[in-house]
Amino acid sequence: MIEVIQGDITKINADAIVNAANTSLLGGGGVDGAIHKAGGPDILEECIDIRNRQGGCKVGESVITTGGNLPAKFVIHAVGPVWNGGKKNEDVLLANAYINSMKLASENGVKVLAFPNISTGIYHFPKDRAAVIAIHTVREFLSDFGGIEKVIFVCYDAENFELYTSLINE
Ligand code: AR6
Repeated sequence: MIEVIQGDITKINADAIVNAANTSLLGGGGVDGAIHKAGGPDILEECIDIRNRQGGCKVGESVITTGGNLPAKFVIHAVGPVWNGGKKNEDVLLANAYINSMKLASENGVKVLAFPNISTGIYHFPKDRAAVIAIHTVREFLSDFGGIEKVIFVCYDAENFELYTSLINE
């Protein structure tokens, strides 16, 4: 039910891919920039509509849009926490970003869902700590709720790929 691959999430053939977005929902660098670039303007247009309705997206929460030109039908924009030394509830907020994304995926009939390593780039969450949280949170959700059949962790950098591979095989 859990797969780990190294690659570019914009190329993944899943029902939905998750974006590591920010509270503005207006795009940015990293995987967010790559998703908007590959997916085209329809994604940003829906993000702007959501922003106009609800004023962006809080840390730990997520919203769903079309996948635009991507192979995936949907993009789930999750906002992870900025790493601030670990005393600002970062662990819980990161877990919430995964949980809320999986909830949205389930509600939208997603069977195959791909995650990037949320918060471990520009937001500087320690990669090893984030990997433990991500895997634990996804495993727990998949065992407690039906609906999602497969979660793919798409690691872009070699460090994350090695971390995920060894943690999954433990
Ligand atoms: N496919 C998969 N993973 C990728 C890709 C890709 N194409 N490109 C980068 N990554 P980051 P964050 C990995 O910085 O830390 C944006 O400006 C990357 O190696 O994209 O959550 C947003 O708008 C890293 O492991 O997101 C926010 O402002 C992971 O994706 C802010 O960055 C996350 O790195 C969010 O920061």
